[in-house]
Amino acid sequence: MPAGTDFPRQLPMPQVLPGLTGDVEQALRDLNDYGLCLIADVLDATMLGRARDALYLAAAEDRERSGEVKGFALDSNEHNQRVWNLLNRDPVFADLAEHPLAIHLVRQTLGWPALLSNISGNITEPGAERGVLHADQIFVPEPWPERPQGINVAWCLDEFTAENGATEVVVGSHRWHRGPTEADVDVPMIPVEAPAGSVLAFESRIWHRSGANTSADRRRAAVFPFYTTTVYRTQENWFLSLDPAVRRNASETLLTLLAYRSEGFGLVYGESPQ
Ligand SMILES: O=C(O)CCC(=O)C(=O)O
Repeated sequence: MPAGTDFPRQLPMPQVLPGLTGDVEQALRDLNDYGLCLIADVLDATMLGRARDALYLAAAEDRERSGEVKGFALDSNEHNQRVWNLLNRDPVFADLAEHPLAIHLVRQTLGWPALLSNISGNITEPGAERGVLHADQIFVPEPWPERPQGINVAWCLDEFTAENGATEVVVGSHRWHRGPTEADVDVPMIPVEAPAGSVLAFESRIWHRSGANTSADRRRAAVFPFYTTTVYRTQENWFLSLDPAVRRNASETLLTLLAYRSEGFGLVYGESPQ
């Protein structure tokens, strides 16, 4: 049994968050040591405004169309709204998915090529309940490999606070090499507070959930692009759900992330699709 799996007797490390940093090398060290990192001031005010407006607009359109707030199995309650397949909603989300910082973190953590498994927005509104405790690589059979199989590079579009539903994590849980079970529901978790415009990246073994929004009037919007190594199917079926116009305008990097360019698997007559 790997060291640290004897919870609840022992947490993997003190529950202290890594500091906000502007140093990418420090962020990579934090990812390794804590399982997550926080990078400050990645989005300038213009880009932050564009992404935030686009996400709230898409959420309002979905709500209008369906007449309800739709969550997801992991955060399904009437004050929590997921917006799926953001690539189809506004070009700004492709800019986030292939942001040079995100791609650098993906390359250093997973190697290249890698896949974009999905890119969703998650909005917690006042009254939103806590999400379900999980790790993002629950699709990987246990015991988990030594290296993470995915990474979530989340964009904080509003400030993340303990009151408005900041993502809660178990720092160091990547060292347990397994996903949480029902016996783990009481594991101590800490909210990741961060200013709007920051990146919260966490590798796919980290136990986490969305926090409860106990604020009177503060929504919390974030975009969660989740990347994996190329051996896994993507959560979003890009071949069925990607708007052809997005594909036509996509960069080579984005086409690679969506498996429209390929090595080894997903070939057409032995060659990468063109
Ligand atoms: O909304 C959050 O804070 C967490 C989202 C999450 O758990 C996920 O996308 O895997």
